[in-house]
Amino acid sequence: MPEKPIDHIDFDELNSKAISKPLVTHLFTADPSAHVFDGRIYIYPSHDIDEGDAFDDLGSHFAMKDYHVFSMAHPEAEAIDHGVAMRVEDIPWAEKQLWAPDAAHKNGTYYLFFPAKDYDGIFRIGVAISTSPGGPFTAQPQAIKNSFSIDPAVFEDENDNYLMYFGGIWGGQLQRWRTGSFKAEGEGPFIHLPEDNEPALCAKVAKLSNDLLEFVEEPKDVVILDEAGMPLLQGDNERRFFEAPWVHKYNGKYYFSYSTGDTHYICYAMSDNPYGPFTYKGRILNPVVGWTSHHSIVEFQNKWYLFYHDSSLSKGVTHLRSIKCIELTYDEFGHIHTIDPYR
Ligand code: FUB
Repeated sequence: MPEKPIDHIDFDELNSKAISKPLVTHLFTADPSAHVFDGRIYIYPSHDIDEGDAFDDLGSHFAMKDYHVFSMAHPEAEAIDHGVAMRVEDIPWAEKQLWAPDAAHKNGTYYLFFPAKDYDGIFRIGVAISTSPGGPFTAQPQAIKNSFSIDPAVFEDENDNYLMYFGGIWGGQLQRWRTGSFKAEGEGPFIHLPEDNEPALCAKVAKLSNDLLEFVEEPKDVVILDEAGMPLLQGDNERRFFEAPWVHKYNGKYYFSYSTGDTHYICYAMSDNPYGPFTYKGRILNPVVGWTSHHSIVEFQNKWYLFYHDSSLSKGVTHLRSIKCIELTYDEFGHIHTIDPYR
C-alpha cells in the first residue's frame, strides 16, 4: 500500500493534538478487536514488525509473524501484555502474514480467528482455541473450509448464532474470488476489481458451525445501499467497503462498520438484519496518520468505545502502528458522532 506524504508532519505537535495515546508502547500493534470477557476488556491486535520487505500496494510489508493478546480492567487502565499467543510456525497450513484477527467465546472456550497466507500465497482464515482469553491459542490443522480473504470479525447474536464477517480488497484478495474460485492470473491490486460504475465488491458474512470451526453456509454479500436504496458503486471510494469489517448492535439495530482503505475513513451503515442490506449512514473516524485504518466497537459498563490505530508513535511508518481507544457516542437517532483523531 502506498505511503501518504509525511514530510510536513511535526509529530510532537501531532501527538500533542491526538485525542488518545497508544495503549501499548513496547510493541507495535494494530487492527484492535476488543471484547469484554469476564468483566475485562481483551484486545486482539496484529503485532506489527519491520521485516525489511519492500512497500507495495498489496501490503507485502505487513509481514507479521505472531499475535499478542492484551487486557485492561477498564478503558483508562494499563494494557497488560499476555505474551505470545500464537506464532506462524505453530500454524500447520500458514506460511506468512498474520493479519487482523478477532476472537469469540463459547461454553468456556476462547476462539482466535485470523487470516494468513497459505503456501500457495492465498489468504485463508484459520481458527485457534484456548481455555483462557489471553491465550496461548492452539491452531486447527487446516484453515476453515472455503474461507478466503482477510479480516475476520465474529458477531454473536442473542440466539447463540455466531456470524463471521470478512474480506478486504487489493492485498486482501477479495477481488480474485469474484467468480467463486481464486483467480491467480495478473499482477497488482486492481486486476479483477469491478469497474468504477459497477456495484462495489462486498464484505462477506457466513454463519459458523456449533463448534465455531467451520462455515455452515456459503458466504453471502454484505450489501451497502446508498440513501436512494442503490448499492454503493466501486468508484465511490469515500464510502464503499475496502477492509476491516465489524458488526455491533445498539438499540435493536445492527451497525456494519468498515475501512474505506485508500480514502482512509472508518464508515458505517445500519440495518434491522445482521445479513443486511445495510444503509450507509456516515463516518465514524476521520483519517489517522498512516495508510491503514482499522477498528472495533465494544460496550463496556454502559459506554461505547472505539478501538483503532495510528502510526504516530513510529512517526508515520505505515506498517508500524499503535492501538488506541476513545469513547464513541450516538445522537438521539442512533447515528454515531464522527471522531477526529487529532484536535
Ligand atoms: O494489518 C494488516 C492489514 O492492514 C489488515 O488486515 C487490514 O485491515 C489493514 O489494517
